[in-house]
Amino acid sequence: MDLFDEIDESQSLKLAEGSTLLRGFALCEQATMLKDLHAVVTLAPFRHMVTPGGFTMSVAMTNCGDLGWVTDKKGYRYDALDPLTGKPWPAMPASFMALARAAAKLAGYSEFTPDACLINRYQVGARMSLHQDKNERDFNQPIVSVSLGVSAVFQLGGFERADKAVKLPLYHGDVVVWGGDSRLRYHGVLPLKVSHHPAFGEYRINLTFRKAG
Ligand code: MD3
Ligand code: FE
Repeated sequence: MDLFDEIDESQSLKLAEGSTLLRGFALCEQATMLKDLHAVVTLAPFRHMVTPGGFTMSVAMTNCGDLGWVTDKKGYRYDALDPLTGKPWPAMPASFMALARAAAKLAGYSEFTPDACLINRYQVGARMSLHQDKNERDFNQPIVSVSLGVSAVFQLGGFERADKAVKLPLYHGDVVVWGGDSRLRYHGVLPLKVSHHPAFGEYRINLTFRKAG
């Protein structure tokens, strides 16, 4: 029954125990973030990674920060080097770090210092099936997610894959802080619908900030 309970402001919503939705929190920094995103993807281009089961992901990904999330036939893991270039991932832009820390602080995590930012790019039809994020070392650390561009329907499930999932639309500029008891919930994104955003075109970009190492 706590879904959509108000915390303090109309823009800050408690989604579940430990999780806070900050509607539009990234809007004021969007121009800087778009510029910084361009610089990151110039050094580390988006690519479609392959799961350990041999499936190519519909979401294109890249990373910035000290560590990057990668998958290939050998498994899921964090790595300091981009397998495409053999070089370290691009540094996390100051604008990204500042936004992630400010959002985490508002949600009650005053010490959050992410070392990884996974950048997901969805085009029409791209989806992410229900999964848990379990490759990070410390599940007491939250994950901060930032949605930009075309909106999507996010699914928040329970602690077992078969648990019923709640649908939640995420719009350009929305930030969600996932921590506490919610950190190991199953979650996913429904296939992206055809749409257009003035700054991001046909794409949805999602940044997830993690303390991975
Ligand atoms: C809920 N990305 O990259 S971010 C992922 O929109 C991922 O691209 C989705 O799931 C996306 O792993 C969702 C929101 C998110 C991230 C981590 C969570 C929701 C979460 C961890 C626990 C519960
Ligand atoms: Fe996830």
